[in-house]
Amino acid sequence: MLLGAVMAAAMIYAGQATVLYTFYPPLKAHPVFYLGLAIFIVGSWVALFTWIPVYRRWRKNNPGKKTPLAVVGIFATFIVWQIATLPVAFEVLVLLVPWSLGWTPGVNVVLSRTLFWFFGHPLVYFWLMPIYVLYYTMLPRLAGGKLFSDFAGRFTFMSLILLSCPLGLHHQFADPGISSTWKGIQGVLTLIIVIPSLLTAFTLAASLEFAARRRGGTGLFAWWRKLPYFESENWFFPYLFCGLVIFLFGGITGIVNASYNMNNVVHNTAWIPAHFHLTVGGPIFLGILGMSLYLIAGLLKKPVLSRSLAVGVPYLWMGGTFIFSGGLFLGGLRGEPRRTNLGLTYLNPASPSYRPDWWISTHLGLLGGLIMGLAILLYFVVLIRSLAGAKDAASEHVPFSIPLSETYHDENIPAVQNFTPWVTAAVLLIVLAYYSPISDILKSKFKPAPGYKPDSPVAVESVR
Ligand code: HAS
Repeated sequence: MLLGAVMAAAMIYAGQATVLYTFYPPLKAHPVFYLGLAIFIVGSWVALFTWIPVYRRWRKNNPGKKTPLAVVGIFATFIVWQIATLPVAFEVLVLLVPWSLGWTPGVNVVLSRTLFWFFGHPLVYFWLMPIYVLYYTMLPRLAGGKLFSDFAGRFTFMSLILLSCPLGLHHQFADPGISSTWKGIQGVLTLIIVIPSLLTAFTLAASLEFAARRRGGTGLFAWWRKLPYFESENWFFPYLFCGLVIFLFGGITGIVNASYNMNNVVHNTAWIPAHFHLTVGGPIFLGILGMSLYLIAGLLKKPVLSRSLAVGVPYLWMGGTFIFSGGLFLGGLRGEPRRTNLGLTYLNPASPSYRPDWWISTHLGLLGGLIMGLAILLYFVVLIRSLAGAKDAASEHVPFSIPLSETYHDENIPAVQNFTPWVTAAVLLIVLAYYSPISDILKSKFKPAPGYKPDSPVAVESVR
């Protein structure tokens, strides 16, 4: 994976791979970039296969025991990754590498995009699922309570295996060459995958309520006041809690994106980066920040210093993301495009394309971005101060541990305790959802596209 990442990054820094993170053809990169991607993907497959024998051994030595929820979550994550990376590996190795080497005259753009998004949507759950592991297994304990339902966690992870892949077409509602029926079907599947996240929302809210009532909370809603929002000893809680609050809005806007007709309004506008700063930039990012600090300090046996600052970081980040995304949502609804150099054109009074009505939205984005930048800076202050601090003598001989939650309802439901039926159903659903769209694309008479560089409208080579 390191070798692949170095190869791909070297080409990006050399200006030979300016193809966006989606590496969409007909934008064309240097072959080393694509080879690096392929090596990176293949390298990532090793992890799962090294864990399987360990898992099997554990099962053999612990007959009849339920697999720990965190292990279920991480296995589910890597099963999704394993399935999702097959089409993108095919795209890279069979379509893009030969094209970039000049062995094929052009590339089928729609096929490439479809294979990319077959991978690209499950990718977002690959980011989300480890954070769900933190939410299900650690957040209730950090709040002072228990996980409301063990079943909800297992069902969420299993249903994400089932549903993560067969919905990539919701990124291609505007693409030609794919029938609107299949776009519609995958749109509905996207709305169905919202269910495990809603289940997560209600389960975590119930877990937080249980914790808050244990801490003396009362009333229908007044118990929210009793959660440990600002306790410096419990600095990790706000990283997970703020992530949840942000994700509420990331999820709602995802539902807007997935609604076929509303997608026409927001597609390729600033609305989309606003959405993903409330998903990948919210729960995922804060979960990674919080857990990294917890792991680094814990494993090195150093106490986290400047804890009040550590508590402030996620709130500052949350404020920043809301302002940033609020601005971009506003701009997106007014047609402000994404992936565009706004400064030279639309925000430049000297330009004929000047759009004064995008001034407020873009500047709100700027303000939010600056606040987010400040939050990161403060995070590094905490991290570096903690790393530079002395070891905690008291914990020197205590093994490092993770604050794992007990469960309130520990249901024993066999249907969510075996991966095989879920993986089998996932494969069947993928075949069902993708067979027709891909065979339609293969039957279509798309002219193979030559390569382009982003700075010129003229193809770098012509189709033979
Ligand atoms: Fe998305 C585009 C639809 C989730 C990331 N998404 C993107 C892109 C990224 C991304 C990076 O259907 C841009 C790709 C590109 O470059 O073109 N997305 C969805 C839907 C969901 C969703 C339906 N997205 C994510 C996650 C991401 C992510 C997760 C990263 C990790 N997204 C789309 C669509 C597009 C898209 C279209 C294409 C748009 C286009 O036209 O290009 C769902 O999975 C969301 C479900 C989530 C919920 C929220 C549950 C709430 C929870 C919090 C509970 C809070 C509590 C605390 C308990 C329903 C769990 C409350 C306390 C208080 C005090 C309030």
